[in-house]
Amino acid sequence: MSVPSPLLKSYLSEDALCRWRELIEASRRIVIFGHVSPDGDAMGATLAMYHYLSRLGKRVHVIVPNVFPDFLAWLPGSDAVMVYDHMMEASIRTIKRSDLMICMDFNAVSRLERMADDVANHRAPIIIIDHHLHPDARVDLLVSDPGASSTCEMVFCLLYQLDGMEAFDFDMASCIYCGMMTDTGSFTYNSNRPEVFYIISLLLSCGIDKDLIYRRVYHNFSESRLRLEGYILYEKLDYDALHHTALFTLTRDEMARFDFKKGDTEGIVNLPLQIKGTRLSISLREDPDQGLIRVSLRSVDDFPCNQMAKDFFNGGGHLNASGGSLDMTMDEAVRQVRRAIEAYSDLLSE
Ligand SMILES: [Mn+2]
Repeated sequence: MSVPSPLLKSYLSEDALCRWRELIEASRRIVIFGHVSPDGDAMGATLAMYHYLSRLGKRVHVIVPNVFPDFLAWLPGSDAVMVYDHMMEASIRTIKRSDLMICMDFNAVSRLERMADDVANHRAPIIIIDHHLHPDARVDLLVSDPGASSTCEMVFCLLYQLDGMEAFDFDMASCIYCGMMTDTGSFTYNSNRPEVFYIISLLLSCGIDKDLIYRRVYHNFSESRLRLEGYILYEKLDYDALHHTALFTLTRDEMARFDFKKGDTEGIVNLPLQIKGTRLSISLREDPDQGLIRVSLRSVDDFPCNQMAKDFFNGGGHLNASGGSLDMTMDEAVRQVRRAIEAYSDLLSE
């Protein structure tokens, strides 16, 4: 074990550290799971752990429920990631053969949706490593820190506790930086703790190129994606100045007009927060596959998106970034948003 750093958390108590070592040593085939619609943090965390455990000589697989966005395909190891929806039989076989399962960046096995039963029915130990609120503690080892910027930050601290800087190589450092960057909007929210930047400095010492990582993730638009953004901002944005709230909707037809690819709306909901004084931004998007309306919420300061998502949109998430879904028409969904804004009027209009 390395010398503990005063700036980095030691997530594992002495008991938990023993448990971790037991679980890892006893296992040969390890499966790591990321959440539905894997984001930069889910992919970065699972792949960093994949590289770490592979180097220990384990047979490691990363499985995610559905496809990950194209702008994460550069992540080292992403070509080995199994997408359950695309390779169900092989995924189920891999799960059944595993003797340890690690869930990362989500707080309960049930969150794996279609995959959840395959995981729950397999009798191998489960570890959860996550920064979301209210994790399911009924697992063999829970590593939880809702105060962390990202699961990737937690992975860094965890592996540092285990092996110090020896744990990290260039590929792992790139994966971890990607998750910390994407979960904090490039360090513009949820990233005021000094340890976030201390970790970045240690990752830079592994030789990562943070500017290149930024460009790979954020400068990866098609022309039609950028024009879709322009269209939304110019034609679709509805700004409620009284409540400092922005809303836009996007229909299936509009998405088709701009040659929509999965992930194309990613991040657009953040843009209205650039209007001075904006507290809350909401987007409503028709899901092309499931006939639902997808709701995204972003806020600033202490406005609780997650509470609003829970109360009105069958969802939840983080304080400043949440989501949900509505099984209704777009017109009805817009009315539901108005009701939500009205209910939170005091917090929004002050
Ligand atoms: Mn995350």
